[in-house]
Amino acid sequence: MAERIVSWHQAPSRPRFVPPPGAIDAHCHVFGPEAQYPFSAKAKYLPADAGADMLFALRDHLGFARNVIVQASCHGTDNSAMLAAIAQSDGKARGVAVVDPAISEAELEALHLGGIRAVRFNFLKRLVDETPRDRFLEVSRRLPKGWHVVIYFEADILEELRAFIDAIPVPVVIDHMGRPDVTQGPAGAEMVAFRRLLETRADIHFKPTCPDRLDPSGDPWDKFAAAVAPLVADYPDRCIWGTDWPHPNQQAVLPDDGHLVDMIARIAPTADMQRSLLVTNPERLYWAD
Ligand code: 0GY
Repeated sequence: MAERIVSWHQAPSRPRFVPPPGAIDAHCHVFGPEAQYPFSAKAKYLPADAGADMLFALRDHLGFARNVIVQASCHGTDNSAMLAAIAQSDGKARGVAVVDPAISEAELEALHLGGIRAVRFNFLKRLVDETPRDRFLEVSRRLPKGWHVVIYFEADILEELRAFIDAIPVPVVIDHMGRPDVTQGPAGAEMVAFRRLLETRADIHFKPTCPDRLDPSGDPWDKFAAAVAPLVADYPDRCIWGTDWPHPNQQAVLPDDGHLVDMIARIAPTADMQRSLLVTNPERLYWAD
């Protein structure tokens, strides 16, 4: 068996920042356990097991109350590991599924009952084989009531994706702000392009997340804080936050999750902003019913 990647910090610190009551880690994943929930034959990386028990222990350690689990590419369109995690969460987890666009209405309804409230469209070629955009659009027109679409793309295709994003008939959440270059500061070309996208629709949300992936200057990720804080300040009702644990396929940098949580106070410095980012906004998207 190929060696499995351990992509998470073994002993994350306890953060200094204390999340508000009800706080939601709205971008995290589960891997396996593989013996029960094998990885997809198309997986581009093979991680070690990081199941629900580990995720919920981290949630408690970091001071969060709930999770939104996002289907990771290594599990393809088989959402069963995530659904099992949600089922054992005591109502404290909801999910974002990856589906075959040909999925039936009955299967979508079953996902709704299992706690899913969105589908994810992933455009990263290093993670997934390409799905035609019109197939994504077709499924986005058939989603259960109240669902939205989560999109993961990199900044170099933002302009090219504009028409596609315009055509999505439900709210949109963008993973990691579409991975802009944060090293140029808040006025850098890719940060500005992302702001222009936010101006096109009032129901586009974003995750000001993943300093470990976006800021090559490393922990404490000062460039990320400088570029992203003004964005959160200008769009406090349109952002949600997550750890990204277990940091899929991260090999060079294993971020300390406690330090990631401490970034919250730098990008959302007031109690009101923190409540929007961690409670009100993700609740509206994932716990409306
Ligand atoms: C993330 C980021 C990544 C991976 C995945 O589904 C995935 O495998 O999302 C990545 O490699 O950048 O948000 O988890």
